[in-house]
Amino acid sequence: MTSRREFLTYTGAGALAVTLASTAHAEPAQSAAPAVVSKPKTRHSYLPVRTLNGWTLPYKMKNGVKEFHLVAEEIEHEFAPGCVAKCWGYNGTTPGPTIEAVEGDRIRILVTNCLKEHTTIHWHGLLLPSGMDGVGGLNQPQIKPGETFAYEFTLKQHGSHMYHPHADEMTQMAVGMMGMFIIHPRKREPVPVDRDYCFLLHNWSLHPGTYRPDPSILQDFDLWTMNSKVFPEIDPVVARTGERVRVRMANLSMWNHPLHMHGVQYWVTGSDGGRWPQSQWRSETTEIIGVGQIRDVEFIAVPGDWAFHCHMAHHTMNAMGHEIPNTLGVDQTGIDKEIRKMLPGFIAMGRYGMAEHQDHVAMGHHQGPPNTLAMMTGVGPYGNIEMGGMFTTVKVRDDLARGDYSDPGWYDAPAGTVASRISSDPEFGNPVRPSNMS
Ligand SMILES: [Cu+2]
Repeated sequence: MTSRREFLTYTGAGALAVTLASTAHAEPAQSAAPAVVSKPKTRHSYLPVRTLNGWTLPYKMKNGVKEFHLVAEEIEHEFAPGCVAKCWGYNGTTPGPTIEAVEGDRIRILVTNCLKEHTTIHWHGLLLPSGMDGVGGLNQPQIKPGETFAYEFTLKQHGSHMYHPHADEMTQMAVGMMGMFIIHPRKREPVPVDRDYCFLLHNWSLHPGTYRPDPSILQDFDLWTMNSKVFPEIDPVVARTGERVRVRMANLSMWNHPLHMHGVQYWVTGSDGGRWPQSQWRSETTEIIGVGQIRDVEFIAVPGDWAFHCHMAHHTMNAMGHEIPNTLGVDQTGIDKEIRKMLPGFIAMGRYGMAEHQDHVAMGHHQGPPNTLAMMTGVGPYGNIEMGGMFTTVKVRDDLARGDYSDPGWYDAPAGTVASRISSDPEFGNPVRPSNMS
């Protein structure tokens, strides 16, 4: 595989290749993405989980059974303004709504198939009768287009879980069919949390200039998402100073993701196996969420704006061209003139690094193919953040009201606590190098 760092969509050859490749596949967006649905206002015996950029599915009580209704269907999904795709999801969104229930509950989930091919749902990590496990052909007949199936079982565990199709699985997951299934413990947790977040990690092959995710790509993905959004559209994790915060991180992508949180050491406290005994909690700042895995982490909120992201550096970027020559250190004088004959407005970039890309995009250069996000984006209080993909922030404030999840804006750092310039002279000081050590 060619390293994504070795090609540059925004360098001459990259932009040209991407533009040419895009013309064959381009398909225009037809309408806006589905509206964000707000969380239902219901009183619970548990602290409801907060699905970043998402929502929780309401249920109806029917003779002591909690009944949920999922609809598998094609949807328009916006990854961020400027990039809409024809995806498949549940009840109008990808990921589908989070299902929340309590250990011991009897639940029924109706699944209506509004796709043009059959589907099923597998309840990933749940302990249930074999016939409810959702593997089409193995545990049940496929749910044909137009049909509704009922799954019914009793929840025998607690923890962070997922749901996804187990029919034409590669395709259906690649285009967005997934959701989270949170089971709260029946008894109050001995160490309660004040805020409880969840998200699903995913990858997409939405090739530049195209409109439908490509299910057949194995490694070179274009978009890396938390709950099907890319930075800066991913909601921040918001907390009040001193609160105990849990984040449940699930992975239905085709890569492993080391999720790194700045500013704290978190404890890894749980998984599909429920909240682990305290003796098993580990202190970390980066935890790998393997494909098909879930990890819960908990931390005590520290004031500030803290980056929270996958540590695979190309997973915090948006679409890039592939197999482009490395232009680092290359004097491209004259090249841009030649390429401009074929691609008007082209500007050679990448000789001294790639950061200039975001400035060029902001100035209106190199807009790229239609329906394609810039590789790096986001502007903070001190300038360009130069990120995309699986990147968000943890925003902690002293004066945030309990239960307030709104974005508090940028952190107002106390005087004297921000790194600052003390010289503009490259010869400044007397730094030690192996060559001048005595
Ligand atoms: Cu990653």
